[in-house]
Amino acid sequence: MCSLNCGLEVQTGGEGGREILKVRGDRSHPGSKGYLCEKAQRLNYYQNGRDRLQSPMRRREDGSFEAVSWDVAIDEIAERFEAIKERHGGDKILFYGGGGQGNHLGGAYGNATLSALGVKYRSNALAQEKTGEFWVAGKMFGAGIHGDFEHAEVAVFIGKNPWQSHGFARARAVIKEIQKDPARTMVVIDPRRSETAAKADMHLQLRPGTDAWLLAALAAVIVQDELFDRAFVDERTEGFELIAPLLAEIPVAEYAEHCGVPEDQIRALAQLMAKASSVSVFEDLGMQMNRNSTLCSYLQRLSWVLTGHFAKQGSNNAFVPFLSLSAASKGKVGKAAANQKRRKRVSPVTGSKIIIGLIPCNVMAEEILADHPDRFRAMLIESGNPVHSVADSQKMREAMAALEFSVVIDVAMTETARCADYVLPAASQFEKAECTFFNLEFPRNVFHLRHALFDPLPGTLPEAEIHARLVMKLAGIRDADIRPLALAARVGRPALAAAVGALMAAYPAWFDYLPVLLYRALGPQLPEDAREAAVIWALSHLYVQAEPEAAAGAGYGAGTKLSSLRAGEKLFGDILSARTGVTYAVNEDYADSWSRIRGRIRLAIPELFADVVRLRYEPPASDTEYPFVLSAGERRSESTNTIIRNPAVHKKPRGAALRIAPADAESLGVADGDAVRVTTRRGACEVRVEVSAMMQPGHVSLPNGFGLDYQPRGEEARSFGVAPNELTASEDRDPIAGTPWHKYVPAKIDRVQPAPN
Ligand SMILES: Nc1nc2c(c(=O)[nH]1)N[C@H]1C(S)=C(S)[C@@H](COP(=O)(O)OP(=O)(O)OC[C@H]3O[C@@H](n4cnc5c(=O)[nH]c(N)nc54)[C@H](O)[C@@H]3O)O[C@H]1N2
Ligand SMILES: Nc1nc2c(c(=O)[nH]1)N[C@H]1C(S)=C(S)[C@@H](COP(=O)(O)OP(=O)(O)OC[C@H]3O[C@@H](n4cnc5c(=O)[nH]c(N)nc54)[C@H](O)[C@@H]3O)O[C@H]1N2
Ligand SMILES: [Mo]
Repeated sequence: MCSLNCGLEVQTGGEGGREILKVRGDRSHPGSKGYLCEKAQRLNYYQNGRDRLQSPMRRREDGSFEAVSWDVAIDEIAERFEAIKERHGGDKILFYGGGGQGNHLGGAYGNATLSALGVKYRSNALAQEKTGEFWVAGKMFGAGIHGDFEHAEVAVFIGKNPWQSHGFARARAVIKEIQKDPARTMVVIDPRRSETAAKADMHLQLRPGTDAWLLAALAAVIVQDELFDRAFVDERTEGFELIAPLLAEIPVAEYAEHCGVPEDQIRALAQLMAKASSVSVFEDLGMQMNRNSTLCSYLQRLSWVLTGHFAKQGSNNAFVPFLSLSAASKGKVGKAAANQKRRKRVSPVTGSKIIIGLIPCNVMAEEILADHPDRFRAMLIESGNPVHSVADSQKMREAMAALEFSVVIDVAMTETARCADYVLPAASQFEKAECTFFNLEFPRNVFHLRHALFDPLPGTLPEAEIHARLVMKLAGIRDADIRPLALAARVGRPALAAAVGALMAAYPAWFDYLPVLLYRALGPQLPEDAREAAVIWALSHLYVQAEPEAAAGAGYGAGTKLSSLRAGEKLFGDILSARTGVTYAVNEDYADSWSRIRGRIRLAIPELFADVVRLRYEPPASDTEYPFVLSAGERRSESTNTIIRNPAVHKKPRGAALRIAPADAESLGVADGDAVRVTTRRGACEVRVEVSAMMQPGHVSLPNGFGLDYQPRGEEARSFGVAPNELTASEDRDPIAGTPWHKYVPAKIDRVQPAPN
């Protein structure tokens, strides 16, 4: 349920032996080392949700659903998608999802189906949070960067509340370590006195939505007061002469006024960053789902790059991913590389930037509803719940209704599934092998294959099997065609490698189907609880080829072609047999981070210069008609996006409340537990309030992942709390990356008169 993928030990039993009864941290896990948070203790609510699907469902004319067999569902789905492809082209089929917080393996198989359908456009949740950051990091570094909070002398969290949301290994333990150590400093930039802010040494409690002025002022002080690391800037960066004049002009005192943070505090932070031996920075949703988000991703990087906090212990480093696209772009896997190049750069209707291959979530509905020849006509959605999670749920429902065809692959009848023509029931994350590709550590990095704990719930199938059936059908591949692979796999994996080579030479067009072909051929040879790991075999080989140094450091040395094959085999063998994570990358030195970025760090992003200047002439303004700023989607202890659907997980009714500052509560005349009406330009809802000293006046906050329609088999549907995206608008988005302004929704609040009874 979480991107961290901590190692856990569980006790199973209960009804039919299918329950997760106890959970504890796995001390032998090389990444999480026994760490456990409360989310993990609730796994059983997910595993045994009573709204789990147990049969493929087909929508009838009247909107209700009927159960159909897998054979019927696969045949009809393949036929309907084929028809769309023939009539309009595969590029009119939009794919959304491919993995949530803890399940990315299905996505590796889904790619085969997308190739068979000729799908060109895709989106997923990353395109409503991280794409602006990726775009900036791409320009400045050309690589993914992650902070080393475990060792940082100064840890800075911008719009991030890791006490609740984690985001790096052993978050709460690390926060406590920093808190206890007088030599270390934790800085939080957040309009709210969050759990993390309350533990910080320095809390910059800015006005909501004003990060750009604060971060510009911070970078400006570093330049104006010559706090930057001159040697580092000279030797390791380029473009200083372009940005220095921009930053030199910034009126720091004025910007401090705009963001409501004392100028002294901004200056103190600049001093602290300049003096510290190491600084790590984490920006997250409070900043990324807000005004000027891409610009902020840039400005915050300037402050720590100028002060030299890269490629050192405790600072920001370029991690070694397990799943590497660089192997493809280096031309090692011909066709995939060519596809990469042919990829479109903007979306077909709104012309929005495509970043890391994704169109912004915020334009999906527009791209469907437009009266435009290139509009999307169909959607395939896997492991995502866009009707609930993307801005403007009403419009997303409308868009789904306007599609000629849609299919959802999910474990439950979600808000999105209810809008689809077919729903295919997936086995849960504990009923198949699973993993994540969020491997962000440096200099050591860990990959963890989770083995299945249970057999698939009757009627469900793992994604690997679903995609294998779809691809075989769509591409007309017969069992006989892959018999040579299956036979070779029985002999051994070296024989399989040779057979794959021969098959690819004979049918180059099948390269993109390799994941499902391997699942069919190699899967049956793997342990029963790890069949879905078949594609990891290919990925292990790709990894050791793409990252020979880091792989060798971890004991998977590859100097020659022969030793590379051996190393790939050994890595796969270790991943398969380990019940806990495997360290697949070890760099000797933090300075190795330099070899992962191309040349010097680029300080200048000319595309953003006009925005830097604009800040000066367009100071933050308040909205007189909608005087409150609503942050729609705060992470609280009991929230897990929409992965746990059963409201019983919420022990306290307060969990769903709108947090509001004491002063605002007083002027509205409401007390804890009273109801208010929240109205935005897009929608309205009624919700109870929690009067909270965490909030500053004018700022209110609703939790994420609430307002789900939970319908246990044979019972009435139940809902708890407010679905935040009933209140948000898809046009409210970043002009560069298209990411939403969920944390900055102008709102009105009125007291609801208690109904007389
Ligand atoms: N318990 C739990 N943990 C989770 C999740 C979950 O659902 N539940 N979801 C996971 C996912 S998908 C993600 S992406 C992460 C997100 O993790 P976070 O980004 O840490 O979570 P949020 O609570 O959405 O937002 C963080 C903070 O942004 C602040 N904020 C609001 N407005 C502003 C602003 O204008 N400026 C600044 N600087 N800050 C602002 C909020 O007050 C809040 O404290 O959490 C992950 N972890
Ligand atoms: N207003 C507002 N909206 C937000 C946010 C916010 O802060 N405010 N946060 C956003 C963020 S950061 C994120 S990451 C998104 C998340 O949004 P999404 O990625 O769209 O959805 P999730 O809620 O993570 O749900 C994942 C889906 O996967 C299903 N699922 C679980 N296990 C499996 C499985 O094994 N196989 C399959 N096929 N399906 C499975 C679940 O039932 C669920 O429907 O929400 C975003 N939406
Ligand atoms: Mo997220």
